[in-house]
Amino acid sequence: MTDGDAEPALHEAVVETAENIATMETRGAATIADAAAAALADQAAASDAESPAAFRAELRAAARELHDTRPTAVSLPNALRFVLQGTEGDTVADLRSSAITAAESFREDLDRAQDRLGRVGANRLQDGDVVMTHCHSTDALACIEAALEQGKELEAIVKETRPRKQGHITARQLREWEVPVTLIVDNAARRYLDDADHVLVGADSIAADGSVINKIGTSGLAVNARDRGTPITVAAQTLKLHPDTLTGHTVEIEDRDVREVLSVEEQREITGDDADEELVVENPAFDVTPPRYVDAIVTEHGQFPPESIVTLMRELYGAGVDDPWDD
Ligand code: RUB
Repeated sequence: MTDGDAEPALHEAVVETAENIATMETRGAATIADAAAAALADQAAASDAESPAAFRAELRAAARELHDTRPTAVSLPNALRFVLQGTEGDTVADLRSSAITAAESFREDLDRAQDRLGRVGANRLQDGDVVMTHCHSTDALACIEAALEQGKELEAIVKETRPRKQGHITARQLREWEVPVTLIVDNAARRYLDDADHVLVGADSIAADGSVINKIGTSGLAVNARDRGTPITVAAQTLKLHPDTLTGHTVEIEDRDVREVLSVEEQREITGDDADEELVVENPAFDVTPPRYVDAIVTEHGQFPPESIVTLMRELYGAGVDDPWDD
């Protein structure tokens, strides 16, 4: 790591964490944020920068590497911003210790927020409720865990969640908690909504107008739930609020590798070739649920109707934010 013009060297923890996020080894908005903050702390701890400017450049480069992995979950830039803004001091030693402290306090806040949010979300669930889930969300599961701790008995209908089948992770967790689980394919959701008392999902980002950006399929589920009269709750700590949407920006939806949808072998079965450009396969990872289909957004600060989330967003982020990892 040098003070010169060369791009600062990245700690292996940063490179590995970025790779894990990009390949979804590490996934889910809160988990991604936690891993990114930990990687920045590793970078800070291992830095041998010889000047404060070199140290800051190094941390910014690490943040850029982590930032450029997945575009939709705002928890990632929010985590990076928190650590970079908490990195203060006039010496390398001060910068290093403040960066590590900021990362640690970010990670502790994240755990605390999830616990608090879980207790709020649990209050929306009644003893004997059947809860339908989509994808795998640690914020949503925190609500179920807290309800179980309150002594409520719950059952779950778990949507498989194509193409990556994160529903299996949810099912595994729920079975560990001894919650009876019915696993269904995504296409069966509308039919099984008749048996559900609640739909409970997480969020990757929440826009200023209360729109919820979450795993592809959430919006269709929400529309169907509204049609069936099943309440839909979004569990999302405030880390999921997308400050850029305060100033009119939209949330980028990640397009992932189409091979997650159709393998080369499967494609050959359709086209006899693995390079037929006239067969278009698309794989958007997230979608946008308009606020009118959501009953409540549950955060560590309490529950909000989606349309009023902008007030909380302004309180927490002011008029907007900048990106401190940019040079
Ligand atoms: C995960 C997903 C989750 C949110 C919230 O998508 O959409 O619902 O990230 O998760 P992917 P959490 O699997 O593509 O990362 O509540 O754990 O932050």
